[in-house]
Formats: sequence, structure tokens, C-alpha cells
Amino acid sequence: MKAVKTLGQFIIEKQADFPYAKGELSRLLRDIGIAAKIVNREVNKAGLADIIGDVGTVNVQGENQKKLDVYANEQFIAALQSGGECCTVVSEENDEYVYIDSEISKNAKYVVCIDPLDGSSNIDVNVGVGTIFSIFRRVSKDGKATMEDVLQKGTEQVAAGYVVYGSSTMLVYTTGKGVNGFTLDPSIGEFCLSHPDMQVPQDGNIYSINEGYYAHFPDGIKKYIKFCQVEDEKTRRPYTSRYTGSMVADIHRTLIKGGIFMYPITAQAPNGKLRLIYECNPIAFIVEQAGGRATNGYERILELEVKELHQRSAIIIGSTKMVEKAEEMLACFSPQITKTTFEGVVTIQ
Ligand code: P6P
Repeated sequence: MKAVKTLGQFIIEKQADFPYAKGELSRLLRDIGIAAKIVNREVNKAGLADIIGDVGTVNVQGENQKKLDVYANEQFIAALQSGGECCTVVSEENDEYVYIDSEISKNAKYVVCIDPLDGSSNIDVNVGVGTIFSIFRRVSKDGKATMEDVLQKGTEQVAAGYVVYGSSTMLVYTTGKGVNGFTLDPSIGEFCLSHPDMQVPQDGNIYSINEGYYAHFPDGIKKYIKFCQVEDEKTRRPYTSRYTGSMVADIHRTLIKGGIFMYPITAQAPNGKLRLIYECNPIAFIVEQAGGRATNGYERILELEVKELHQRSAIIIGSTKMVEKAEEMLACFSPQITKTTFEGVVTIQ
């Protein structure tokens, strides 16, 4: 009978990978794990407790805030505040970054960027939702955090992860040395190592995109969708289409089964819909660490310039061979959109 290894035991075991770290990152990851268990408890009973339904307020994205969004945001920020390892939080639910100027946190080493409850529009219909987090070391030495601390490139992340509240609750994270998945065992209230050293299959046959926007996609994406649908036994086409409307659920399936997830630029979202700092960057870090590929169709996500807290980006991510094929179609059929920046589409002749 294999011994159970909890998230806490695993983090301490791996601490040796970071000689410079005196345990702060380990404690920070454990703080996030604790908040995830608290949020999980509420997500699991959302249908029962009077905790779903719109608060009536609207977040910076212009989306109705559901009570569980607000609750999850409060829980993660509270856990980070009491943990004392994080000096600043960037959250989808907060217009500005939150500097934690308490005695134990104000000079802490780490910045945490978080989407506390991604896919929350699915809560009412019981489809998997998730939390996404990204961890940086602060750039400024101490005192109030600056924009330089919060607008760091994806390549600067020291850790990233997500929690998927689905048929089971899993926490998946990386610190730059591979990706490991932990499943919550409610009987002991611990995340237990269930998916060691996760690897994205190099190729796959599942494509994931909201085809409702087909008319507004760049030609290269339209061509790639048609490529996925062509009958061709040798390349296992037509591929299967799977799209839940919850990025974490779609990415988790892609990590395990292979495939490609795409949220390209559209007429309504000329810079893409998903947010760079607390959705695209952490997910890209995880997928690359698991041997996959993550671009905006033209450039590596982790290399994108970060100019605004709630900056959006297109994302094409998953099995390397499938992402490369989509990029090839974009280069061939949508060359005019060779680089999208925060200011909108830059057309280079
Ligand atoms: P659409 C959820 O709102 C989210 O941010 C991601 O989790 C998801 O992949 C995407 O938006 C769904 O967007 O436009 O297809 O409903």
C-alpha cells in the first residue's frame, strides 16, 4: 500500500530544490492550499447555501460579481495576509493591487496574482470552476510595492498553479521543476499527491474553442478549426470538440489528455478576453513545465510585455504539435496580425 504524501509533506521535501529559499515560498504555497480548502467547502455547497447569484456589484471586467467570487477573493487575500509571506496581491476582483502593509507582510518577499474563482458563470449549473495563481518575488526591496513589482513578465514567475473544483478538487502547481497534481481527500482534509510529474502529450485530438464566435475569428483560426474537422484517419481527424466555458477545467483536461485550448482575438476582444497576469501567464508556465506550448498565436505568452494589471491576451495552448499547427495556419492565413500589443493590433508589413 503506497504511503499517502500530502501537499505539505511534498512542499517541504522539495524545499531542498531552493537553497536560497528559507521556507517562505513553502509557507506561501501552504497558505494558498488552506484557502483553497475553505473555498472548496463553499463551492461544494453553493447550490444549498444562499451564496450563489449575483451580488449586484460589477467587477473591473464589467462582469456581474457572484457571491462566491467575492467570497473566494476574501478568503485568498485573508490567507495571504495572515501567512505573512506575501506583500501584495493582484486579483481579478480588485481594480488596483492590494498592498498588505501589516507588520508581518509589508516587507515580505512575494507578490501573488490571482483569479480567485475563474469560470464563475458556471457555478449555477454545477460545471467545474477554478482558482488560478501566479507567484513572483518582489522587485522593490521593501516598503510599498510598486507597479514594477506587479507588472512582471511571465518568465519571472517563481511558482504558478490552479485549483479545479470539479468532480474532485485538485491543486496543480509548478515551481519551475515540473508539474505535480494533488487531489483533496475530504476524509482527512488534505491535498494528496495523485498526479506526480504531469506531462502534456506532445500531440492530441481534442480541440477546445468557443465556436460561437467563428464569424469573428482571424482567418488562420477559421482554417485551423476546419483542419480539425476534416476526415483523415491517419491523423485521427476529425478531432473531438470539448469546451466547458471554464478555462481551468479545459486546461486540466488538456494537461491530462492532450489537446489544444484556444481563446483567440475576436472583433469584440481585439486583445483577447483572458487576462495575462492571473490567467494566461500562470497557465502558460504550468503547461510549458509539463512539456506543452503556450503562445498568443504569434509570440510566447511568457515573453509578452506586461503593461496593465488587467491586460488581456489571446491564448493558444496545449499539445506542442497542435499549437504549432495552429500557429502555422495563423502565419499563413492571418499574417497581417503578426503581433498584438496592449494598444491593440499592430500591423507590420
Ligand atoms: P466565453 C470564464 O468567464 C472565462 O474567463 C474562462 O474561464 C473561460 O475559458 C472563458 O472566460 C469563457 O469565455 O466567451 O467562451 O464565454
